[in-house]
Amino acid sequence: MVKLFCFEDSLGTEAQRCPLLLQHNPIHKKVPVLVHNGKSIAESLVILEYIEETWKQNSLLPQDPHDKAAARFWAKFGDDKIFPPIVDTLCSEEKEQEEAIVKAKGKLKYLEGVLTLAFAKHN
Ligand SMILES: N[C@@H](CCC(=O)N[C@@H](CS)C(=O)NCC(=O)O)C(=O)O
Repeated sequence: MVKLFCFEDSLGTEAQRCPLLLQHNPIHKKVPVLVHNGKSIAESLVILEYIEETWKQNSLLPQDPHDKAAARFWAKFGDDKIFPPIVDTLCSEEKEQEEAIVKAKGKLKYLEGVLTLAFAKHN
């Protein structure tokens, strides 16, 4: 059985984290967390790998090894380079938020450029 917990509303400050989140992700105390058969899996990319290995008949990744590597590369790129500035736009206020929005837009523009190049080479 798979349970998807939406902790977003309960994040608050670190001291206010809901007990369920602390129980399922005691290390980072962040969402998302996947709970499958009572066991917790944290970190988006780790969750995706777990889904891939557990439900092999419904693969998320392409079959070709190079295409698979490319999909993993872009997922990691998004997680490392794109996700953090977008989170900053949501978690900051006023002047910092305006700066975060400019930075996030720059990162998205950059992503659009590299993806256009990558797919142009691929096709
Ligand atoms: N690398 C983590 C990042 C998780 C993350 O930053 N989650 C945010 C919400 S999208 C969070 O829980 N933020 C609360 C905090 O940073 O205190 C992943 O990919 O799962």
